[in-house]
Amino acid sequence: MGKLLIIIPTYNESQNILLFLEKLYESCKDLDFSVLVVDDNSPDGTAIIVKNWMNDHSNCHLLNREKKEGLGKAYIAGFKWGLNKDFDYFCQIDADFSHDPIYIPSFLEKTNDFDFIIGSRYVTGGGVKGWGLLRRIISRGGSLYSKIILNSKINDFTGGFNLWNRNVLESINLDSLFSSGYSFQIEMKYRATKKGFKFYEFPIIFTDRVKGNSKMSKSIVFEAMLNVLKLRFKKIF
Ligand SMILES: Nc1nc2c(ncn2[C@@H]2O[C@H](COP(=O)(O)OP(=O)(O)OP(=O)(O)O)[C@@H](O)[C@H]2O)c(=O)[nH]1
Ligand SMILES: [Mg+2]
Repeated sequence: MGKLLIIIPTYNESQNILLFLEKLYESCKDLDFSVLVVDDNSPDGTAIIVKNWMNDHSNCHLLNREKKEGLGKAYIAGFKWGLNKDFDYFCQIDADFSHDPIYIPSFLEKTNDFDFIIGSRYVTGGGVKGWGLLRRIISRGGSLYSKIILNSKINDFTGGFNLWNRNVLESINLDSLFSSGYSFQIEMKYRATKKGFKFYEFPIIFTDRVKGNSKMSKSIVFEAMLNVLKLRFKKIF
């Protein structure tokens, strides 16, 4: 098994990050892994908590960004940080306990046969806990909309719990990605399949966040809907 970098984007996650790091480290204790927290200068002091953790955990790193620029930009910075080092696998995961890190070792095993692994709510065995009807419709609808417009086999386009082989990230021109917000997840998956990389959708149970605030908004949903059309009809746009 190669070296794994687990990237956690954070914005105002001071109520979650410490407990989440504890859970993550416990879940991955048998793996050769490092962690990179990409924080957009959270006003609630998330980065201070991470720095404290780093005092006792030399495999944890912090990428401190000046201002909030959206999830996509944070991930691109994190991927580049890891590509400059000798990591073989890159795992994306949220800090708010929606993604259970217990799945990470199983994702990693799948890399023997696949180029990237999608933590998927929308395959048999997967699902969502704690969301109301509207949030379910937005998420399920967003994935279905992307699947149809992009003529793809991917069932969970919008999810943010994924694992990439290094060569996939190397072959996607990260600077050319145009999604700064959540549609970044859709764009990455679409571009990777367009390049011919093989994916596996690993069923996950997603749990709604308990603490802290969601950064989801109407404008993020609209940006995502528009960006799917842009991806599909690139030539016209
Ligand atoms: N660095 C950085 N992290 C972000 C930004 N926006 C969101 N995040 C982090 O990305 C992860 C996902 O964001 P959430 O707010 O949980 O979004 P979500 O999961 O779609 O929404 P909820 O289900 O309502 O929580 C969390 O760890 C956030 O702290 C951003 O602009 N910059
Ligand atoms: Mg969340």
